[in-house]
Amino acid sequence: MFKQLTEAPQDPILSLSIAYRDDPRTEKMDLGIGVYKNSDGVTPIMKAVHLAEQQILDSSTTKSYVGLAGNEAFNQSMMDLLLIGTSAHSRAAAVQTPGASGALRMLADLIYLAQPETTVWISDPSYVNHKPVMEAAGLKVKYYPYFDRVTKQVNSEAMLHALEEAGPKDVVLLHGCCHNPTGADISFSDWQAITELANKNGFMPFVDIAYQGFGDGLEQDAAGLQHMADNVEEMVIATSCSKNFGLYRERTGAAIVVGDSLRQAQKARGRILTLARSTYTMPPDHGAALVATILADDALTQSWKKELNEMNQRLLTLRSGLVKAVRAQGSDGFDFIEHHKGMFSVTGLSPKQVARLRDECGIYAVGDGRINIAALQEQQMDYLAKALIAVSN
Ligand code: PLP
Ligand code: TYF
Repeated sequence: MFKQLTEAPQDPILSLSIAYRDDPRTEKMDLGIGVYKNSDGVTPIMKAVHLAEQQILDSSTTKSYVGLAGNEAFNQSMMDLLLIGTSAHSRAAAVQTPGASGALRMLADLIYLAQPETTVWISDPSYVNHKPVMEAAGLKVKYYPYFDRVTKQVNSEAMLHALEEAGPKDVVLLHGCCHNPTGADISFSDWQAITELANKNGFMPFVDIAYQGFGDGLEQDAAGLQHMADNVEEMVIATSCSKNFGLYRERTGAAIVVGDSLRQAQKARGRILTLARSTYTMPPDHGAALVATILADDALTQSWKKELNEMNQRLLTLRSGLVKAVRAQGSDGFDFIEHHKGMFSVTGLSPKQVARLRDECGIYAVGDGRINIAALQEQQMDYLAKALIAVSN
């Protein structure tokens, strides 16, 4: 049977980590995969996570199954983090999933179940897995214009103009904050305009928020999503604890459904549970148990928020440091990096220039020109600045 298979294409991001690992050069830099690294080049276990881990180790008595929806305290916490204070909070339901990746697929399956002829509109460009996951669920995918390659910011006019075309058979997928890959976020007035369009033309918003706390802060990063949730009848949200709790490998996330009533949201949740049963059945427990433990404890919550804020501040310093280093080489061509949000910036480098960065300088960026600012080391800043200028010329 397997002889009929053709070779699988490589993941464009995960494959970079392997190539980087096998590169013998000492001055090499891995700016590919989206993980945060501290000034020692380590992706740390957060202090609150460490303490919660100890508590769980001391108090747990069983490894028996939890259930299809996972940890219900965790599910409630995810809804609180994103929706507290909005009218949507009392008409929302959540399911723990294996990362936001699991949530994306479960929500796509839910949409297909409810309305198989749906088209999902995704930003051009978007997270590498958005299109494959939506298509694997049977949904059609269409792109809306998003990134202006000259200004390196969002082209709001073109985006809103395109989204005028989306109607009741459509879903519009938005990044909650810290757009992956570009780093260019929509403004609050864009959120308002898309909310109005959703209400006028009948499409459902689907928000993927994987970096809450890495832009303007935990609350501010959810402001656009909250405005939308307050004002639309229905929306779905995929959320992740990979970055803001540093739980990457624990596969911790949630699928949230907002309905026009709690009854509708719970009905949709019931359907997600059935879909989960026929996919992976139950999510892994550990990451969600850690998050639930942290968010149930004031001291651990404060410690987590403080450390998340420090990580975010470091990221801002790295952005300004890189711009400064490039400017010291006599170029203002990368000033836009300081205006981007989150871990990533699309630099505008072509695939050929990205290949030169790798071959000539040992710097690994994604083929679309994305670099992960959160993986930069202070002592490498000048080297990177010189390399960016060298391959741009
Ligand atoms: N959505 C976006 C926009 C992402 O960048 C990522 C990856 O980090 C994910 C979803 C998947 O995250 P997770 O690790 O929670 O599955
Ligand atoms: O964009 C990133 O780097 C992260 C991690 O198939 C990631 O979202 C990369 C590739 C992939 C899944 C996650």
